[in-house]
Amino acid sequence: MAKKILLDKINIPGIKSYEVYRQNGGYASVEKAIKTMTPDAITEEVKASGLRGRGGAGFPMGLKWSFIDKKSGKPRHLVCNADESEPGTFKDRYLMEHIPHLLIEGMITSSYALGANLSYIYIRGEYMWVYKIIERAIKEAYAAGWLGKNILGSDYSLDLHVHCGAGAYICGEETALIESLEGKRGNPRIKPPFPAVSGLWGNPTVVNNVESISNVPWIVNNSGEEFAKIGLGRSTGTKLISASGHIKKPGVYEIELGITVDEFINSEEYCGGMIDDRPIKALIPGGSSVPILPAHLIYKTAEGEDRLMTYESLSEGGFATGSMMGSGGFIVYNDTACIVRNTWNFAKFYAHESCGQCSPCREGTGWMEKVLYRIETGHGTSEDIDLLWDIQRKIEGNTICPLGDAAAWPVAAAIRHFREEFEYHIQFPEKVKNRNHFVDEP
Ligand code: L3W
Ligand code: SF4
Repeated sequence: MAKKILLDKINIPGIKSYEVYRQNGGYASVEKAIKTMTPDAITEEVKASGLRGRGGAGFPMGLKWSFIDKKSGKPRHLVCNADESEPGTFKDRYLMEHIPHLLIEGMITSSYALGANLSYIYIRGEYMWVYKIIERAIKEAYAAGWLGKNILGSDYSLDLHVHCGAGAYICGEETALIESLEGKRGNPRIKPPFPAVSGLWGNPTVVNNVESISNVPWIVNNSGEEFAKIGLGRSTGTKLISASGHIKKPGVYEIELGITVDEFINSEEYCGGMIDDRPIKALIPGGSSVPILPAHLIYKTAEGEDRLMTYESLSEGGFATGSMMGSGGFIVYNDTACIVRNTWNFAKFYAHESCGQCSPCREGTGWMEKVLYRIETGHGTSEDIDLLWDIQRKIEGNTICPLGDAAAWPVAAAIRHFREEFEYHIQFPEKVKNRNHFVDEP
């Protein structure tokens, strides 16, 4: 049985409640941290763990913590990014829904390490029922003395609030999230300055994902060194994968980093293989923003090595023949999937979610959506594929925030690996014209 860090207690009846969580060792990391460790010692453990941010970028968490400006004398904040909105990603919801006190415990231990006395959990608006679960867990933690003034009789105090977003994907981008938390429209800021220097209300702020913060109790209890023994190479620890698509057992799985993609998709322990045993056609391993992989690059890299569930192996070959771990939103497609329709569907999403601040993203995402719709419905022309390629190239790297890249990469990868499908739509329009598209014309 694979090692579990986050989901090891998930099946204990009543683990959602404070009492059961506490009876099963919950909040031990807060006790250990506040009574026996300095804040810097905790940061050192997180650094030693090698834990990389689980929201999508994979940035080393301990390094991010070490950037926080402690000299300015300004208040510091920890903000948890629970605005999980990446299509194909639903693992943070699972954690918060089933074991909410793990996140609260991680928030307290991490806030103590950062010297933050006021911290926030920013949760997406569509997760209203999860918001209520978290709100209740925070109340329970206050009542039990884990939050508030002088925690465990120490001179450390922490207030924690949960804040609900209003349904914009862009608020998952850390600076847009901060703007939104300040009560403004969620427009991303230009970086630098990074939030670690100037974040919430201009104060040093660390923004970390739910899954990242939920790993901290284990690291404090067991040491960074022990954490680093799990996983493979620079991909340490476990990772939650949200698995969906044409697989027999969709769901949220905790894997030890380093298993093969083949094992993840085809073993009984995880996805259980392809529905009806149809052939696999494509895989998006890290949420809708990362490049799609064609069948011959899923189980093996271009070099013929086994493709592994690690940050390194999933991106092996760069964008020419690889993809990214991203948020762990694993979308599997069989041979019945239409890549053009899928690409158009994603393009529609990004065009809708663009905040509109920069013209390459604002204009480019809408333009790509229109061209893709044209091709998908049998009205494409032979120039449209090159036009699409050109538009995505002009977006990538030319925008304030990663949403522009996130819109460009899936289009580029779909053309790179499935060009013949685009050409088919253009050459045989009568075969695609009368399909039911379920949606309005843009
Ligand atoms: C201080 C420096 N801090 C970097 C910090 C920075 C941030 C983190 C990573 O986008 C990606 C995006 C999505 N001093 C620093 C520094 N930092 N240099 O490190 O920064 P960055 O810019 O690499 O990424 P990001 O802006 O956080 C995240 C991709 O993830 N994605 C995920 C989407 C996931 C969801 C979801 O629902 N969970 O939306 C999928 O691929 O496209 O590229 O904290 O401040 N010198
Ligand atoms: Fe807004 Fe798009 Fe520019 Fe990001 S890239 S700031 S979403 S317009």
